[in-house]
Amino acid sequence: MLRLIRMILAVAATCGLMTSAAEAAEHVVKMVNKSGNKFMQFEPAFTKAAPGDTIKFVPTDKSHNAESIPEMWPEGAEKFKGNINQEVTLKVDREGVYGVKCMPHYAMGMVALIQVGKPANLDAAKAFKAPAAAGNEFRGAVHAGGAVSPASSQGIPCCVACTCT
Ligand SMILES: [Cu+2]
Repeated sequence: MLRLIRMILAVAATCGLMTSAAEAAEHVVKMVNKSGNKFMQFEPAFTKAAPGDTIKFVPTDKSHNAESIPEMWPEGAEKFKGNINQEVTLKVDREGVYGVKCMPHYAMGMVALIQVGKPANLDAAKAFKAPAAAGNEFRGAVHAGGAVSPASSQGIPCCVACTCT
């Protein structure tokens, strides 16, 4: 009996370790002047994360920042705003899609999208029309799960917040 209890405890301890290792991942998103053939980009433009993870925005190149797009933000989730040239970390506790912009290059399409768990606020995020190139970026950037849309003839994946299929 004692042996069985020891065995259960050992298994429980191992599972506990494995669980804690699997949760709270850190995702790095770089702020760069050029990514592929695009200028002023977050790299990667789309990140899939789990509740409790952190997203670290790294100013690889100068003159960028990372901050919330309030219209594409899960209800109740804390917003953030990094300064220019500043590394900033966002902790994502709530499920949904998080739109992130670089303020100086927002209209040029410097946006990133983070999906945390189920995209609970997807309809609101879709309804929001981001300005100029940022809107195109959200329509043509990335797809939930990274699936490439047939609409993206140039090999550009389709966005989680878009309707192109
Ligand atoms: Cu920028």
